[in-house]
Amino acid sequence: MNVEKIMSELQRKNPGESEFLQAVTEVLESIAEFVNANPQYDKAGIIERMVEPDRILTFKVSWVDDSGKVHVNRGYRVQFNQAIGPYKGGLRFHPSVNLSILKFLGFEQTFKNSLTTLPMGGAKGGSDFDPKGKSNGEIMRFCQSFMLELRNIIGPEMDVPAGDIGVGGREIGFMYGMYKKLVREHVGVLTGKGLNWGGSLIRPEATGFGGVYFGAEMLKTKGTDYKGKVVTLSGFGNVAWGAALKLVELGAKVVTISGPDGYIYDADGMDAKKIDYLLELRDSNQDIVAPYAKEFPNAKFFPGERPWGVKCDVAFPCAIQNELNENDAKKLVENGCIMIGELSNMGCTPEAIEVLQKNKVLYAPGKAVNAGGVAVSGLEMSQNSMKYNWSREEVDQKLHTIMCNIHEACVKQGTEKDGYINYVKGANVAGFIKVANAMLDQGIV
Ligand code: 2IT
Repeated sequence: MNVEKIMSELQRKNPGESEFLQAVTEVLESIAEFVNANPQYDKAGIIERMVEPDRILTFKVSWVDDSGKVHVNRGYRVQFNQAIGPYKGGLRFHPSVNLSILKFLGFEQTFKNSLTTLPMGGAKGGSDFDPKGKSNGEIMRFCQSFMLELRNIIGPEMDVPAGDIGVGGREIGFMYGMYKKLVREHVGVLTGKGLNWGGSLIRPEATGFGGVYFGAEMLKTKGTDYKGKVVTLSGFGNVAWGAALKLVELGAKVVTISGPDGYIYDADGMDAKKIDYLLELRDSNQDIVAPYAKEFPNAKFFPGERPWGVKCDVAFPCAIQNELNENDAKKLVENGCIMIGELSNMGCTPEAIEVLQKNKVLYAPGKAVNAGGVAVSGLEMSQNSMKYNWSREEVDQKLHTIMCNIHEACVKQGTEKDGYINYVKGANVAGFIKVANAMLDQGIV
C-alpha cells in the first residue's frame, strides 16, 4: 500500500477537509505495515474502498424560533461503511459541524464499531444547528424538521443514529417522536432512547464508564489502579459526567472540568453532589462551566484556558476533536502524567500523540477508549430486537467485558518490540481486520 499516493488522491477529492484527512492519515500510517504483509487487501482495493463513504445525504432544515423568525440549517448523514452491520453512529448538533468533521467521525466510527465486536457499520450525522440558548420548543421544532428528511435513509436494519455533542436524551426523544409519527412503527431506529420507550439502562453512563474501564486495563499493565490518582477531565457533558461518576467510585480524585468558556479547578475533588450538578449545568443550555465556581466556592474558574496545565496522574479529554495539542502533551508529561485516555473522538492532535508516544506514556485513542457508548447502543439494539430489557448489572457487565476485550485486541496488535503498547496501531489494526475481511468476503460492491 502506498500511503502517500492514497493520501494525495484523497486530498484531491476532498480539498480542505483537514479533520477527515487527519483521521485517515493516522489510520493508514498505523496499518501500513500490516496491510503490506497481507497483500490480499491491496489486491481487492480495500483501502481505497474504505476511505470513500458509501453515501452522503445533505438536506435543508428549516424551522421557526420563538419570536417567529425563520432559520435554515444544514443537516447531514454520512453513511460510511456497512460491511459488518447496519450503519451506526451519532448525530452532532454544533455550529462547527461540516462535512469534513462528519466524515472524520464516520470513518473513525467504522473502526470503533468493529472493535466492539458487535455487528454495526459506521456512520455519523448532524447539523450546524447551535443548541446554545435555545428554548425547549425551538429544540423540538428543529429536531422534528431534521427528522422529516433523515427518516428517508434510516431504519432499524439500515441505519441507527444516536446522540453525540448537542444531542442527548431530550433530542433523541423529539426525533423518535417524529419518526414514529411519520413511519407509524415503534422500532429500534435510534439509540439513547428513554427507558420507558425502548432505551437501555447504562446508555447515558456508557461512554464514561467504558473509558474508565479501558483505562483501568491500561493502568493494570503498569501494575497500578485509580486509587488516590488525581484525574483531569475536559468537557462537562454526558461523557465527562459518566467518567467522573465511575472515577470517584473507584477512588480517584477528579479535579477539573471545562467548557468553551474556560476550566474549573476543584482542589477538593468532585463528589456525588458536584457530579450531579453537571447535569444542571448541561440542562441550562448555556454551554458554560463558570457557574460551578459560584455553586462550590472552593473551586476556581480559569477563563479561556484548558485544564492540561494542571498537575495530574491521569487525563481524560472528554470535549471535542483536537482539544489537546503538542504543548499540552508536553505539559502533561512534564507534570508526571502517566496516562491519557481519549474520551473525545480524535481529542489529541497528531503532534500531541507523537509527544506522548515518544515519552512512552500510556496513551489510547478515542476509537478504543470511547467505544463503550456505541457498544451499549449496540446492546440497546439487541434488546430492542428481543423486545426485552437487561438489568443494570447485566448491561454494565457486558460493557465491562467488551472494554476488556478491546484492550486485549489493542495489546495483541499494538505491542512493540520493547514492550510499549502502541494503542493507536493496536486499535486501528484490530478494527481494520474485521471490516476488511467482511469486505473481502462480500465482493466488490
Ligand atoms: O462517537 C460515538 O461513538 C457516539 N457518539 C455514539 C454513537 C452511537 O451510535 O451510540
